Amino acid sequence: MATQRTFSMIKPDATKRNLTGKINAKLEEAGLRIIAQKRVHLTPAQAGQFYAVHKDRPFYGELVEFMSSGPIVAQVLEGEDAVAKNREVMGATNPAEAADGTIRKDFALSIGENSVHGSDGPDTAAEEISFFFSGLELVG
Ligand code: RTP
Ligand code: MG
Repeated sequence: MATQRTFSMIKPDATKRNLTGKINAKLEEAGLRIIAQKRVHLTPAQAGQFYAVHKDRPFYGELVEFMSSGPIVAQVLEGEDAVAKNREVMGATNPAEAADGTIRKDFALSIGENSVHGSDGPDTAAEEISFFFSGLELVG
C-alpha cells in the first residue's frame, strides 16, 4: 500500500477538554504525519453541509448542533494506508465498543460526542480535504 492521505477532525467535545495534543500524539505514534491542521468554529450550515451524507438519519440534527457547538481541529494525515490506519487508531463509533488504546476508548464521551472524525475511504478523504484545505495548505 502506497502513501495515502486522509481527513481527520478533532470534535468539539475534545477541543473543549483541551485534548488536541493527546489526540495528535496517538495519531503520530501510529505513524500518521499531520501535514495540515487548522482550528475552525463551524456554523450550523457548514456542519450540516459537511455531514450531508447523514441528512436522513435520526441523529442528524443532534450531530449538526454538536459539531457547531465549539471549535474543531481539521487535519490532513499522510502515511502508509492512512485511511484505514486512522480508522483503526480512532476506534469504533461507540466508545463502549472501541478497542483498548484507541482515541475513542480513551477520550470519547458517547456515541455522538466521540472526539474524532475520520474519512471512511479514499474518495471521501479527497472530498473532505478539499472542503477545508486548498492544495497550497498541504505541506507533506
Ligand atoms: P465519523 O464519520 O464522525 O468519523 O464517525 P463514524 O464514521 O465512526 O460514524 P458515522 O456512522 O459516519 O456517524 C457520524 C457521526 O454521527 C454521530 N452519531 N451519532 N446518536 C447516534 O446514534 C449517532 N450515531 C452516529 C457520531 O458523532 C458519529 O461519529
Ligand atoms: Mg463516518
